[in-house]
Amino acid sequence: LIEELLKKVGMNVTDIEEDFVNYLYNMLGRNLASEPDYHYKALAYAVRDRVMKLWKQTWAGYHQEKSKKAYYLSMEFLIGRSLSNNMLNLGIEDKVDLAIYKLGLALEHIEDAEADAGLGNGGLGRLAACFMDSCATLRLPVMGYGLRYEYGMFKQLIQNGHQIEAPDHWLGYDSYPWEFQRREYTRVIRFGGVSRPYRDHQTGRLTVRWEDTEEVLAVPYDVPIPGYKNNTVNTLRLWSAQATEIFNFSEFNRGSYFEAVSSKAEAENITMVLYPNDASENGKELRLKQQYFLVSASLQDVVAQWIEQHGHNVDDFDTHNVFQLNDTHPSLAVVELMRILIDDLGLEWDKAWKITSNCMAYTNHTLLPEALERWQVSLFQKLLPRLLDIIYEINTRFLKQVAMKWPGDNDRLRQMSVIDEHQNVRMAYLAIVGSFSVNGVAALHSQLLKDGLFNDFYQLWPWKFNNKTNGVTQRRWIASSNPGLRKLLADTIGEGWITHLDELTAIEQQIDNHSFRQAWIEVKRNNKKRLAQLVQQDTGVVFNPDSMFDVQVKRIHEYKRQLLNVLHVIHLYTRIKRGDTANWTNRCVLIGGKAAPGYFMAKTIIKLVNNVADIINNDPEVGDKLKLAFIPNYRVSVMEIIAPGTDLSEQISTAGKEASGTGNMKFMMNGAVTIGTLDGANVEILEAAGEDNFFLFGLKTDEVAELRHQYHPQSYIDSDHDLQSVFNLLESGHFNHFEPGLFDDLINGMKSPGDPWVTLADFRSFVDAQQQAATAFRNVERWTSMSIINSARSGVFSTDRTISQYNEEIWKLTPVGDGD
Ligand code: DL6
Repeated sequence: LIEELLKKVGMNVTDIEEDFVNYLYNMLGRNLASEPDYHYKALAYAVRDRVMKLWKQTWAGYHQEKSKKAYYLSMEFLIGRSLSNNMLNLGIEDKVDLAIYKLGLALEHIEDAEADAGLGNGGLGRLAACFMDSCATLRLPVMGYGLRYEYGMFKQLIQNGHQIEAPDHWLGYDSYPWEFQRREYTRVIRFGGVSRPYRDHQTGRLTVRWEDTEEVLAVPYDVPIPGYKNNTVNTLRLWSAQATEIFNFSEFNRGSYFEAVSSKAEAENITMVLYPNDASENGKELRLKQQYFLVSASLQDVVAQWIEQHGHNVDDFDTHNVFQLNDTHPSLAVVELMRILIDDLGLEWDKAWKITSNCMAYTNHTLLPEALERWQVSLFQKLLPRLLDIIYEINTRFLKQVAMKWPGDNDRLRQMSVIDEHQNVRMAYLAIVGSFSVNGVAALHSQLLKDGLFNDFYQLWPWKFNNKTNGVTQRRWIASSNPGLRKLLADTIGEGWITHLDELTAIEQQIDNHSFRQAWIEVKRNNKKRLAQLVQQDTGVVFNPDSMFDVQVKRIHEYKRQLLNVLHVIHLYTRIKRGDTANWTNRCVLIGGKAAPGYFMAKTIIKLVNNVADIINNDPEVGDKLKLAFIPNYRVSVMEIIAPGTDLSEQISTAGKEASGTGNMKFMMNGAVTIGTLDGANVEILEAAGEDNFFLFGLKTDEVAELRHQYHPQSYIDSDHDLQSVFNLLESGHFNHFEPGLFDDLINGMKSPGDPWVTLADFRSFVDAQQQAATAFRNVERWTSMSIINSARSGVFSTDRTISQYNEEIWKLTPVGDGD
């Protein structure tokens, strides 16, 4: 019967059409004339049905084979929309399109009704989502574990040029159609209480009990992750916090109804909201609770699955399981696995440590000291006393090793201790000590980790350190978001690149083919029109598709130097105003990104962009020569329109500060040319594209470090007329006539010898590189070649390559199934 039922979920147009109508009418109680939101839900359910059989088969296959599995532990999965991606990977887009068309509806409008699942801040979370796609496509038994935040990344509104944050209730009022609650796998998570030593009378063994704790339930919601046309569907398991009934009941019995209800709310608060990456949020109790909640629920889940399959013998646990820690956020996994093995399964320390440190692998995503997590010992004492015991023990044993390696070197002991002088737990050190692999996310970044931040650890354990340059999935970032390019590629070289992005190199052979070049230009132009429409709709600014589209979209941060971009825009404006416009290239500059709510400087940068835009866009003398717009609420679905429509990709961080970047790769794949510093993965983009197809500028990492000792920003202003004009205008209040002093902090920051981002030092070479880009753009033939070459050589930036390397060098999993 079950087989029969599953067979009925047919893949042809009529089956899909019938199911869609059935969901719309019978389940949602709506009709064809209803809001697109209902059409979206009905279609999502119809598509989801087509995942179920494969999902169950994949799950069963993984268990049958008792194969080694990897778990990607991440506080963030920036999924974005799922409908079009799932249709693409299932290979049913055309059929769905036709089914919907037959009903008189447009698939595009339906797709647009889906809210982004914004369960991440930026690059780190989006990387996790791209990884999930590649793991499924490579048929690797990898499960994602994350949190099901009720409120994702905040919505950014722009009012009078300022960023205003609004809550993002992405789940809507009913359910998220892609998830399944799996209440049967609920886990109990403990907080607070005390850890008490205790002697087992029978065995005489001294153990510790973690007692008098408060308990919270972790309820899993599973999201299917289909691989590309390979009958594989992996799982992303997101945990949601719920109060235990016992917890409420005991309060209730004590006659405190109000306390019972409010403690329920407090428990459920744990997964209420995603923390926006914000230095001012560091050290927040709720954040530590979130981290432990994720880690404990996920590890309990994996251990329970192990016991179900293998019984209580965990001797081979580490040869069958590997956990990839997405930054330090889940690094408590090291401690929690020790706790489970020792307290729950009765292992001795040495055996537990061997298992734990053989199955943890840590990825670092930042070099910025302020982003390195530290948690106060006192907070651990209060929330996770048993884990603190274990951290102390890990540290004591680790420091003994350090002392053996460097006898008498007390500075080393202090420098390397997992607990610092101010009684903070250094989470990155904990992660390194407890892992067999430590990787950075681009070649330069991984080198800088070894040379700088983690040098002591590198000296101790050089074999742990490796590099895994990031990537992005071409399924979402070309095939789904750039249908024009997909078609052109399919017509020219077939569709092999959808799973083997290297095959894009074949288009370079078409570089002299006139009709291919014309088609390439046509695709870009259509994408620019689509982007211009979005910009006009969201900002009111009109972009002319004949102009160069110059784009910088990413989180707003001083190190990413949106300010340098604005200085250049102001410079172009001063040129127009003084009539210096011979051989001019018209340019539309687009900037977008969210500032952390407590990050004053970043928010002021947004205001500056908007004020400058206001002046420029309303000056008739400027006209089409220059436009500037700030796109509000930048997110995954917006990037899907931006990347295909971009000519020039701005990757202009201070060298040595951007770990990798992944937006840079999305742009490159879609035929944009990069203007960038030698930072993060830009280094590898330059290497792949070749220096003739990249606009390189700025100081290198070591030059920045050198300059910081004797940095005199004023000297750059004094010796550069253009920079002087820009500062004269800024300081005259030209962009803040009725808001005096508004930009003083930004101006003073750039003029301060302590400016860590050395913005003014790179101004001249940035302006020169921009001039080269402008000249190149006016030469359509040259630009078209550059654009084709960038896309053709972007193969290495697929997450399929990244994940293959994780697998070959760290996880060592065997693909499951044959894909048929
Ligand atoms: O690795 C993904 C992404 C990199 O591409 C960016 O360069 C980097 O800034 C980002 N890192 C973070 C750090 N957050 N923490 N911790 O988001 O990771």
